[in-house]
Amino acid sequence: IVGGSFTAIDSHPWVAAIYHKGRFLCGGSLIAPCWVVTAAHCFIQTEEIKTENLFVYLGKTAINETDADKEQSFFVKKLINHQEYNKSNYNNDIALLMIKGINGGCAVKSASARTVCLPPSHTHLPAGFQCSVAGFGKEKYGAWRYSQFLKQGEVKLLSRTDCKREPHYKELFTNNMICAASPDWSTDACEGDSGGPLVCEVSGRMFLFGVVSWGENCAEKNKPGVYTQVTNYNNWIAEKTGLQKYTKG
Ligand code: 4AZ
Repeated sequence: IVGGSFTAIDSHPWVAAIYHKGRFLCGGSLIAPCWVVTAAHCFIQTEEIKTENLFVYLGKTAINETDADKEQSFFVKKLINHQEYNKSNYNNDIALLMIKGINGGCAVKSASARTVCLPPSHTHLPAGFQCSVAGFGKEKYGAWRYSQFLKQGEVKLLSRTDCKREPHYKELFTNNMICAASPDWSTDACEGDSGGPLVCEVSGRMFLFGVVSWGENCAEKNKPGVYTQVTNYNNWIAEKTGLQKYTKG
């Protein structure tokens, strides 16, 4: 995260940290005790990513430290990349990880680990709505390292027409994306935040509206952060996980 502020995992307890061969790879969000939502582009790289080399942590505040009291660690039992993920334009940049605890079982609810709600599929938030993005990604575009500690930043949603038009992303912006930025362009997701949550508070509850996906540079004027629009994938998530879809009440 560029700009924003350091934060405790207890304030973003759905944040998952995904590691590949012992190196931090991407963020994610816990949506059910056994399921993490993340970005497909994290797993579709030059090097083939095998599920046996992936580990997921909940309750983590620092990337290179272990807080055994707070942390829960998991294997990845199943990696499901969206079948229509398009690596040339990042369309359908969403993936699911089925996690399994080192001692069996899934995530156990605590002050530092809990699920985030999925918004109902029809939900539409107005332009200017303030949301929060969190992650361990770089604090500056081009930095050598990721952030050692979890950060969060406040960003506002742009309208779809704004995301699509000059000086923004034009045809690069698809109907499966949302874009958000801070009004002064000081706060944004950056490399390493990918897969992590964009959450928005509606009626006193936090909902996962976006998955960090891409953007031109970080915190650059007229270049908002682009997120996978989670509300387009309720059916896909329900189908792949077998979880009950959101129902009113
Ligand atoms: C990345 O490389 C990345 N400013 C993620 C988000 C943004 C830029 C780059 C958005 O993973």
